[in-house]
Amino acid sequence: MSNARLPKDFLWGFATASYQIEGGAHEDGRGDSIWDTFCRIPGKIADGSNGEVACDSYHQYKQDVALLKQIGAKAYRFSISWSRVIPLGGRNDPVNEKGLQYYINLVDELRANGIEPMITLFHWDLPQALYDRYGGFLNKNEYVQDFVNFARVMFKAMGPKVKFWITYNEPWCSTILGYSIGQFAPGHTSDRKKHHIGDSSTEPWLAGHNILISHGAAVKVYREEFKAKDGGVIGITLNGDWALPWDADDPEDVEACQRKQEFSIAWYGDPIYKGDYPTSMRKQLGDRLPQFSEDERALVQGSNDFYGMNHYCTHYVKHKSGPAAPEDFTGNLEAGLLTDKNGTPIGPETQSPWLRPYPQGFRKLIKWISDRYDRPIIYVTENGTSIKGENDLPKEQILEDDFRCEFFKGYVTALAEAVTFDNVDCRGYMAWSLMDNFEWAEGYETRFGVTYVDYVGGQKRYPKKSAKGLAELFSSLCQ
Ligand code: GBH
Repeated sequence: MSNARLPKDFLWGFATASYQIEGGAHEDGRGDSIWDTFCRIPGKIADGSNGEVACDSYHQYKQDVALLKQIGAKAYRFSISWSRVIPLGGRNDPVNEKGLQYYINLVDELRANGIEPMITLFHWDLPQALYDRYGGFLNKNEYVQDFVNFARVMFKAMGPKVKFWITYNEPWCSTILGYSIGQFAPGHTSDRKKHHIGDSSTEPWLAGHNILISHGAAVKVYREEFKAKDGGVIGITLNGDWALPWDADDPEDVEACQRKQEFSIAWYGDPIYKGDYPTSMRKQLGDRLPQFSEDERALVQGSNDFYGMNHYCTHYVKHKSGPAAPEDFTGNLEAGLLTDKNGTPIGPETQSPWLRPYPQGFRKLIKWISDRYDRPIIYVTENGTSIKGENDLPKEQILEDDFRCEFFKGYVTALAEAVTFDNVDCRGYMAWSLMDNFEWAEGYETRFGVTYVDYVGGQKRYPKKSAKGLAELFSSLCQ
């Protein structure tokens, strides 16, 4: 399908997140986030590391922007460390002007270099003080007001300089990984061997509900107070893998695929585009899934100017028989299977146990989203890969990342096919990630960057082959 194309003005670039790259964790008055404290708990991070220094972008942001320019990016998606801007997080707590200034400087530097900033307000690093004060996401009344206040501080500070706003990155991860299986901060789970607090049967659904309402409330503020004068757009970013039946001849596995998408994507997407949770979730979760009051529904429904799509891979799924366990969050199925019934792997191995490249799944999933939500404007806000054993190679070999080049070629081509042949309205693509960085519970051993970061050599940056490859790819497709 060599005649697949992307629009001429297609916005492409790279993405990062605050805690994964900034470092400067105790500088200029920054407060702790739940990730700072989570990293201090022994055993939570694979290599025992944390984001105290990370890529040192708090000091090296000008190098980051120079790098973006050098590799031809049109846009840069980054996130705000809420506790850098408001160290204690709350609506009555002081704003830290120095912390805020860091982001103003970054945006100014980007604009001076002709690179479009795309800001994610929240990429998982909730101020620890809000967790301590009232339990963070679990306290609807307090949390929604505090998130809206933080959002307003940022909208005001950036004004017309920023045209793209994302309220949340992947709320599925904050809620399922943070409140069901406890793999991510704040580590809540019903599994008492893992953590002393949490209820996997109720907390993720409550946290997700409150996140949706706070998203809707922040969007309302943007639309009423800023949009007309600043001219930007705002949306949420949802993660999603494509699903294939473990046994393609088993109708129950085929059905399970749809249910899996509903439990992971439509959980957040349906309330925003359709006004309520999917029927499959209500059916399984009953009253554990909160109800939207009329006011809440009015806030949430229609609250996306665009759909932010993060996508990495495809898995096989297999239905389960019998009633779902109270802690099930998948739709009563085996998710994340890497091989099908015949033992055929979905794709080659990477360094991330969950990630096997399968570019066709990208085209299928973006079409699924586009069809389900009546052709929303979509920006792909993350897509990328790690490479098996990359971290163990000498630098010279790391820089020749052909596997990553192939990954991007396959995925971006699949995207162009979806746009050209499937009537999908996708207007941008941010590769994950601009540079190697703190890969959460995996620490620094897993690299996702198109740029190598020398963690023992002053965090110096060296672009890999894939950094250049993307510019070539987009210049051939965008015409
Ligand atoms: C993104 O999430 C994040 O936004 C980004 O910060 C991160 O660095 C990047 O991915 C690379 O990991 O272990 O089977 O339960 C990607 C979405 C969803 C992928 C959860 C891993 C774990 C599945 N992630 N998934 S499993």
